Amino acid sequence: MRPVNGSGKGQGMFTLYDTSTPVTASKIRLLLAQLGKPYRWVELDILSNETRTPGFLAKNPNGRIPALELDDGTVLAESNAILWYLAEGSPFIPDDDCGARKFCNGCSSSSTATSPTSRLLASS
Ligand SMILES: N[C@@H](CCC(=O)N[C@@H](CS)C(=O)NCC(=O)O)C(=O)O
Repeated sequence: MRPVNGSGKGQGMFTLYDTSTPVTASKIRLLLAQLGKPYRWVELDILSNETRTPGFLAKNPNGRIPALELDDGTVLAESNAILWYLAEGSPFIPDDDCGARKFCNGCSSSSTATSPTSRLLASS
């Protein structure tokens, strides 16, 4: 994988709240790696309701993962919103209408490794 350093949104350290089962957040982890963005990984066990603790609900009121915490404490929820935030300003969202729509389309399709966005990220 060839990181695209210095592009995409956000500076500093991110914290990704996620589960060990690589489902919804797999594209986020792939994009963070491609962008060369450092991040902490906090594993939450959804079967033990670790996403429903007062501490996590204070960060993300919808009580779901993935969630991405920026180093100013802002917490972004919803995998598509997180992907868009990270990719904005990087080559992963080409600077034309079709590029943006393709990225959007890939975000919304299956979260598995075979989705268009995952293939796009993996092939660069
Ligand atoms: N639309 C959300 C779905 C998030 C979602 O359903 N996350 C699940 C794990 S994959 C979850 O946190 N479940 C725990 C719960 O609802 O308490 C996204 O794409 O981020």
